[in-house]
Amino acid sequence: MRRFWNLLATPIGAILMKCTYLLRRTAHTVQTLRDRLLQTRAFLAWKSSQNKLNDLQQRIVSDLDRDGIAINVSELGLDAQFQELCEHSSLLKPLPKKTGGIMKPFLHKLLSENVVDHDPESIYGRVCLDSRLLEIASAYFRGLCSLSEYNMWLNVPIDDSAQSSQLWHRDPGDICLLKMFGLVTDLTPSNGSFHYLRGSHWRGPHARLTAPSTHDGFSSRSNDEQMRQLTDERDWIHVTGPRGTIIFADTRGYHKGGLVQSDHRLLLAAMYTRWMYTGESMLRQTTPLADDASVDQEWALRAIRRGEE
Ligand SMILES: O=C(O)CCC(=O)C(=O)O
Repeated sequence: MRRFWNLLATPIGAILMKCTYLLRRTAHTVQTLRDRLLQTRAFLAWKSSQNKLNDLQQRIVSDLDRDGIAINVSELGLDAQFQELCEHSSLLKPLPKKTGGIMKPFLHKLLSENVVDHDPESIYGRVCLDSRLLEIASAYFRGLCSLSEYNMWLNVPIDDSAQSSQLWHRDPGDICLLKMFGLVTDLTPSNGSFHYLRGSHWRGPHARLTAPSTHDGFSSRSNDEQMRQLTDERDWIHVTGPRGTIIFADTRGYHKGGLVQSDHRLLLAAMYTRWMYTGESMLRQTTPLADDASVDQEWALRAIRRGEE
């Protein structure tokens, strides 16, 4: 170790340090250029897709642009799909959890505890790839979106205090991420309501706010007390709503939820991302895309894992 420090103090060490610095700068520049290129392609494809948003979709996108969240959106015309979703998902049962890694004992992912095999015929795949939802996500990103993840989430009470995503945090992977939560059970203050700090998304006044936090080995989490030090509680949006409600939230902004005190919470959760999202897709394609898939749908599944990957 001592030899290493001695080497750094020599001219060779100085050159090595300079080279390392230049390499890191170059890698950063290449990454930025790649991101810009990808976003430009997605932007041009979005522009040429000529999808016109209806009034409700426009309202949702402007709520998202302003606050980072759009709630109580149950009029999108997905009622029949939600009815089917409720019927199917009520038959799902919790699967064995994998051991190791970061566990959320309060959350069961009912389609798979890991990667989900995307079935374009299933009600889950059909809802998440519904053009009305893809259009909203793409308009929010100003570029055609990817669908990186979907699953049915069952939240249950546990005999412990708030932990992991039940505490305030920002999701990693890009400067903006759009989650869609489709409520299959009513969402109440006691069965895992969702909380969001208004304006903490990329376009909001609190985009750069970093609250005091504690690292749990996976991510930085803040409790209410820590959040209160830097934010006004009047900006904390507390989301509840009846079954059938769709909530869109940019979860790069501060949020928390899923703390069940009584009963349980069941919802369809999907994550839409920009092309430069750095996280892995949690979906695997096992059957070919339908022949009549739209351009938006093809783009949405661009980053999906193929075959046995
Ligand atoms: O379960 C919730 O309500 C919060 C979810 C969450 O933190 C997340 O999706 O990152």
